[in-house]
Amino acid sequence: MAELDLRAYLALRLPEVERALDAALPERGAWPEPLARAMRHLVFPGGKRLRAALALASAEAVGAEPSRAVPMAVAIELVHTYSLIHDDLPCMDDDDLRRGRPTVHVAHGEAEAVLAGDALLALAFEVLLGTAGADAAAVRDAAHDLARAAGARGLVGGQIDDLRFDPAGADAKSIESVHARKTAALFTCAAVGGARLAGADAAALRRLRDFGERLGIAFQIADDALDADAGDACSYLRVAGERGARERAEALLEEALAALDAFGERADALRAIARAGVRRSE
Ligand code: GRG
Repeated sequence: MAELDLRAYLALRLPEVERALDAALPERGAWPEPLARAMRHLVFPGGKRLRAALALASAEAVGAEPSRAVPMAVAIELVHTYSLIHDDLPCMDDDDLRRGRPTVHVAHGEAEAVLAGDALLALAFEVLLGTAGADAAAVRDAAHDLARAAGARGLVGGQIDDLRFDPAGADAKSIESVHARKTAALFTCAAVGGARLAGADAAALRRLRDFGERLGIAFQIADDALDADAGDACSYLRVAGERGARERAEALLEEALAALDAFGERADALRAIARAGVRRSE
């Protein structure tokens, strides 16, 4: 069977997310100008929008219009962007460049970057909780999932364990535990949340959770392999080398894809996104 043309799929689906992101963000003059500019800096142009695409494709996998997942797609990109802004700060990774452009604190100042991140995180929940036309319990559950994924049990907890990671005690399990929280929690939230807004049943949500958890870890291990020279303490390369990391990422990708079997062809976009995310070359 021919594989879905991912480039065409994203070109068709993502413009709706870009428009919704633009509408959610402050216009010139509407909010304090320095904050509005700092908030927009990293959202436009964005990155691969992988998490947004997962949310839309999950709605499709459960037989719904991808548009129903747009609030989830927007919310997840806003949380992802906040995390990148804060990760780049001098007190964390201290990076000057992100996506080939000056980071937010370099372009707009450190206080503005902290506050822009805070405001993007809050805006994510404003957008998600404002979802129109979806079941109220589904919206609440999606917001609850996002809060957990973004907080101490997810992104923030994974980030501090990464920052304080002791390479002397590193093994595959401890590294995957950090990856599961720092990276896979948001992937899972995107996949499950998109389907929640689309009215998916419990069995479908379970399959998407399995898919997201494995895909997110595979994505981060593939990222470790791409960043082979970085020498990060919490990199899978420390315990398995580059080849071992690529093999582990492939094995997890296969497990993620197996979790989609019951969806049949409707999950082809999810499959294509997963393969492209794990097998990317940059
Ligand atoms: C500061 C709360 C807080 C969290 C930081 C996101 C993060 C945690 C750190 C960024 C550095 C990093 C290696 C994160 C792991 C997740 C990851 C690979 C992010 C980059 O995701 P892509 O490739 O980025 O999807 P684009 O630019 O395409 O959006």
